Formats: sequence, C-alpha cells, structure tokens
Amino acid sequence: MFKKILIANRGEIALRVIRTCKEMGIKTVAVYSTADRESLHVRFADEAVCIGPASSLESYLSIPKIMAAVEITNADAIHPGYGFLAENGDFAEICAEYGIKFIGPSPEMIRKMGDKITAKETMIKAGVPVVPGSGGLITSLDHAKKVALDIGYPVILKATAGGGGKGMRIVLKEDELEKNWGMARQEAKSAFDNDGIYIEKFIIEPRHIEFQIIGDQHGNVAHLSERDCSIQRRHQKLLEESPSPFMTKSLREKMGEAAINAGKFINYEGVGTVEFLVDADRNFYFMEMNTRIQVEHPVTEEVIDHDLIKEQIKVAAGCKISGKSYTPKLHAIECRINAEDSFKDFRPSPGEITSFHSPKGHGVRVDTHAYAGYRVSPYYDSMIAKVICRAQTRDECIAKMQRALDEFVIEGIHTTVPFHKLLLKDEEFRKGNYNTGFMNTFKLERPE
Ligand code: MV4
Repeated sequence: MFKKILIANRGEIALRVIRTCKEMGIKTVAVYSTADRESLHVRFADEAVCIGPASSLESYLSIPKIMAAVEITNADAIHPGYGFLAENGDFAEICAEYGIKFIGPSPEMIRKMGDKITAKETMIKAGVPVVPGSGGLITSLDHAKKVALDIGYPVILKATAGGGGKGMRIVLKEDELEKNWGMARQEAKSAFDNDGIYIEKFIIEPRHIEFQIIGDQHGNVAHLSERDCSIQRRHQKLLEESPSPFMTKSLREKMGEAAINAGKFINYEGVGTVEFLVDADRNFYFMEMNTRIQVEHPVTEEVIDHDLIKEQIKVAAGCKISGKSYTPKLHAIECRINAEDSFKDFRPSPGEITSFHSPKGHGVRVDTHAYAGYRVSPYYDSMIAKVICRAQTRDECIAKMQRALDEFVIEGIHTTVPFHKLLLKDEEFRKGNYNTGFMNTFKLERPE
C-alpha cells in the first residue's frame, strides 16, 4: 500500500480524499494556492505545500509545481481528484516517469477516452451501442451533408476533443448545416486547439444516465449501479440520484452489461463512469467515458455502502476486486450547493460566508470545505457543498432532503439552496418524470 499520497486538488474533494487516506493509515500531502491558505484541506493534511498564486494555471494546473511538491515531500502516489489534472494524459505520463503512481488509469487510456471519436470507435468494437452517426471525422461540408442526409435530421455536431457539452451544435435542417459546421469548427479550434468534428443523430430530450464502474489490474470489472444526472443546466449538473427513476430491472441488466463490456474491452483500471443517453423508448447509447472519480460519486457510495475513494486507492495499489456488481437497495439524492444566485441566471456569488450551519441527522451527509468565515474565491469552481441524503424509498429521500435543506444556514453569499427547495416541490420532478430538457422549462422565481 502507498505510504504517502499527494492530493493534487482543493476544496471538498481534497478533504474527501484526505479523510479516506487517514482511515487507511496513509499519510497525506496537501498542495494549495495562496488563495487557499486558510482551507481545511491544508489544515487536515499531514503536510502542506504552497504551489503558487490563486490563478489555477500557476498552481493546481501547474505540473512542474506539483511534481516539485511530490519530490520534496517524498509522496509515492498522487490523487488527482476531479477537474484540474484528473484527465490529463501528459500529467499521468509524467507521474509514471517519476516513478509516482497516478491514482487512475494509464495515460493511453485517458487519451483514448479523451478523444471522443476514438472513444466511440472503441465502444463499437466492444459491442456497446452508440448513437448512429459519422463514425469518424467529418472532412468537409459536403461530407457533413451526406452523413446528415443519411442519418436524418435533426443532427448534432460535436468536437472530438470536446465533452461535457462544449463545442456542440444542433442542426434541425440542411439549410442550417453550413453555418453550424463553420461555427462548430471555430469553437472547437479556439476551445481545444483541435477542429475535429463528428456528427450524430440528435436524440431529443434524452435522459443522462451513467454507470459507475471499477476495474482492477487483473482484468476484473464490475459496475456499481447507475446515477441519473438529467437535472442539469448549461451542462452543469445540479442534482443527481440513484437509482434512476426511469430505470427498470431489465434496462439495468442491459446497461450494466454494456458498461462492464466497455470496461473489460479496454482493460480499465480504476474507478470510471460510462455515460449513456437514454431515449423515451429506453434505447440507450454510449456518450462518453470519464476516467476520474466524479463529483457525484457519493450518491453511489450511499446506495451500495462502499467508500469509492478507498476502492480507488486499493485498485491503484494492485488489490483485486470481488468482481461482483451491485443493485441499489436504498435511494440517494445529491444536491450541489453552489455560490450562485439561482434567481439571477445562476450568476456567481463569491465572498465571505458570515454564518454557516450544516444539516445533520440520520441519512444526511454533507461534503464541504466551507465554514463560517470562509471566503469563497472567485478564482475557482463555485461549488461549496454537496448535500447527500439516503433513505429506503425515493419519496422518503426527497422528504429528507427537504428537511436537510431547511436546516442549511449559509449567510453572506447567495447559494443554490433556494433553487433546490423549489425543484424538490416540482410535481414532475417528484414523479421522476424528467429528462435533460427539464431545466429549459423550469420556472425560477424567488419565493416571497
Ligand atoms: C447528445 C444529445 C442528444 N443527441 N448527443 C451533452 C453533453 C455532452 N456530453 C453530450 N451531450 C448531449 N449529446 C446526441 N446525439 C444531448 C446531449 C445533452 C444535451 C444537449 C443539449 C442541451 C442539453 C443537454 C443536456 C444533456 C445532454
């Protein structure tokens, strides 16, 4: 087992990883920017190294600074968390060159899944259903026209270097293809320095359902059930739950098998997520694979009662998994609490938290790095807490979450707590009747 893990991250996920390391008897090293001097991950780690100014590019995204921190502290592994360098193949490769274990898959695997066309081609070979489409790069407008005509409108143009919704254009009919083709290429070029575009049939109002998988270094892969992440706005997830209210026993068997086949085919090592689009007829299609631990991992932890960070560290150290897959026995919901004003177009609301009281009680978990007196920095992601509730049924879980959010006191900044309270009251949400289009029509008015 590792003796000392450096956590190349900040905020709640850095704290989350430190907690598990402590329980496993592993020493921890925190890295921090000058804006995060007072952060809890700095206080709770065994050692902490300042790696630069507030700007992420010069701190949490700086590979040389992080490798210097590894060297001076003698850490033998790096946990990348999510975001920042978590899906950077070069970083994973440099770790390997230094003889430091990157807790995650190989650089080749990260790159393979990072390029969306390659990921899709790989999944076709693995026998995983994918959305009908070009099956490769579109080389010209004429080529785009031919493919779109073939699969039928509406179609969606996606950047092969994209993911998470960046650089996507929906095209309803042929007249709109030329304009969108140009815009998609330009956007992709400036955002990713790669103008590679592919085409897919546009699935109308799909659900976003993802499967958590885990693979060890011995070829075993298991799935740890699904999460429904359809409640999102501008590709930012707001609430996730497991099981999906849309799931059936037979769909879980089919999607779970596809997720495992995906992992086995690529010899996946670590925890990962296979994202699917699911249409109204319950046809499902591979969308992307995330090669990191995700923000919403606690939803799965609560329904299967396992510490995913512990499992992740164990497989990175070479331990075998049982290979058994899981069906959720409980229901869990996560509400992401962001420092944003939901009633002003979710605009960021950084500043000092003057008062902070977090909900507690049976089945309530709050993962957060915030406290009274904490300053939410404008430099980083606006997520300041995750409230995760767990209960026997979905209805009880919703009631528990409503109770928990009523207890949550955060003063000094705006947060998404009031938004979640409205969402949990919505009739269609309560019926589980929602898809990725939900937020387009959701009425957001500040209550009296
Ligand atoms: C799609 C799609 C419909 N059809 N692909 C969104 C994030 C990125 N991972 C891919 N995404 C989508 N891909 C096909 N072929 C719908 C989405 C999608 C979405 C699209 C527009 C607006 C909001 C969305 C929310 C979730 C998923």
